Amino acid sequence: MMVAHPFFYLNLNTKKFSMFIRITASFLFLLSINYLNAQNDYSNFSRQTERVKALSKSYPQYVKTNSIVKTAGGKDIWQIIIGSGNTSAKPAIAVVGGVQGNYLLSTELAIGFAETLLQNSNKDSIKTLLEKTTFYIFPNMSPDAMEQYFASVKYERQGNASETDDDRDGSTNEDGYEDLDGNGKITLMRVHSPIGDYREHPEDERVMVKINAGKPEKGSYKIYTEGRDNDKDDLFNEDGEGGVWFNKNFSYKHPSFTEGSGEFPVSENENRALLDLLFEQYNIYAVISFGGANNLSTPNTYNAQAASQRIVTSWMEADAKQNAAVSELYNKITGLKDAPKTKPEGGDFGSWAYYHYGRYSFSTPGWWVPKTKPDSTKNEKAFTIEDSVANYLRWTSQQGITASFTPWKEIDHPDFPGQKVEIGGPDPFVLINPPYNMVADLVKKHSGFIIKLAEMQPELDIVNVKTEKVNPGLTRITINVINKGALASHSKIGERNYWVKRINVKINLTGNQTLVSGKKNHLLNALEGYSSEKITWLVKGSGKINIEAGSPTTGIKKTDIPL
Ligand SMILES: [Ca+2]
Ligand SMILES: [Ca+2]
Ligand SMILES: [Ca+2]
Ligand SMILES: [Ca+2]
Repeated sequence: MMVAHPFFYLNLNTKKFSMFIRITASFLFLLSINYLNAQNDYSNFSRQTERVKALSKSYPQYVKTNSIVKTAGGKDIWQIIIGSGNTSAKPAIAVVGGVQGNYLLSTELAIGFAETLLQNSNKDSIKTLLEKTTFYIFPNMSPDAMEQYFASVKYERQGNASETDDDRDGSTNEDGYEDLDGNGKITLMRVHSPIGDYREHPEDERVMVKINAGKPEKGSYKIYTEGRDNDKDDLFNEDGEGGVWFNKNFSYKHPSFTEGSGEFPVSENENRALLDLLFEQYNIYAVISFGGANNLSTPNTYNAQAASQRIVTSWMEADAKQNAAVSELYNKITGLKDAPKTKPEGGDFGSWAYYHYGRYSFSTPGWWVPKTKPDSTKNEKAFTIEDSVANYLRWTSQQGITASFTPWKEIDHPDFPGQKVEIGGPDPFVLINPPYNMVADLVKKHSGFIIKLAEMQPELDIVNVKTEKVNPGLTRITINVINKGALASHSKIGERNYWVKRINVKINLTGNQTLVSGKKNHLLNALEGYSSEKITWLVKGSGKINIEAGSPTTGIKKTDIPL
């Protein structure tokens, strides 16, 4: 039974939450970050490993690190557990990086969060946080793929080292990329052709844009990725190194029979190991993943019809509300604007974490190229066609950053005899990963966000304890179980899930005591932030009784009540 009308809570929650947001505004200044080993580029796998191991060495009182499994490519998947005391008994957040192997920043954000938290662990606020919250951090779920950034030929890769037949033609890895201009990276090829479906961008001729099929537009180029058609099937580079994608191998809307999805859901070592491990951690209430998906800049919305189907495909109403509150916090702390709209693509980790694991699941790329207005002093014109490459070139020019763009240059291409072929285009990685000198600031902002999210953690208390003598030897006991946190005790979708444990309110009787009315165990549904539930028992006997309320995601509270 709720103690007040739901609208009362809605107002209360909103008010309390905006107060919470206001207080957080200047808090980032308090976080110090100290990069002991100054870096000027993203960390490769061996450097990532050093950084992980350094944490358990420097902060043994708070950190445990271990490898949960090895990938097909023989690389360890590291776990960093940060917390104090019995870490499994405290509400927890999981932080996952490398969800997509081409998002280098994602791993920096995850390891960087661990480093920031620990470098600040001498501060009272962080000490208090580490007393009540556990963090499970998995910095890089795609180490096989991410290493392609550091290879002699760079290209954006998501697949691990499992051998796959991406185009299902009976051979594996038969047609990969070729670095035809020898610049160490795979870009694009444009082939001049009167039947081409690409043309030059009207405001920036370096940029190729697809013709609008519905309009009378003339194309002059065919676009391919850089390389040769090794197996002469008229497809270029359709099946190279790079097997199963971590972010396409989960069970929710698994995109079977598409490139990188794997033969069946959770077929890969790293997917299986992470899933098994998370299922065992009943205490995790939120999962933050860094990758392409973004429900932090713009929250998921509630779709009544999709949420009521047997297979739920929309966030539940209460969860969408929490997503909106968390998103407000994210935007306030990071100050990031104009995020590109994204949609999960199926088989992805973030959707699994919500729909199948039943936890709040928040994801962000952590950075994108800022939307850039034309600079009239430089004679720039407003774009008539929105295009990420054109925007990137304009942004770098205005920032005084050297654009990572390979100018178009003609080559002889044996697969196109007699045709003009040029190699060029945006370099791999640069549209989704910031220049490295921006990383420290992004780590600071995202670490600040996760710390503030942890402060929204559900927290139970037992309040308004009342005892009334009904008859000699008969006592009515009334309590309120209150959630003092901003987040609900668990997600609404978690109520349908075996792996999400509900709050149990238990009355422990001893000696001469018997329960006359009321339940020995009360299982509560998701207890919303700042809300409470009233529970009453009628007990016969004397002495003290003990009441215990809690769940893995809220922690446990106990109280003794004299009869
Ligand atoms: Ca093949
Ligand atoms: Ca090249
Ligand atoms: Ca081919
Ligand atoms: Ca090829």
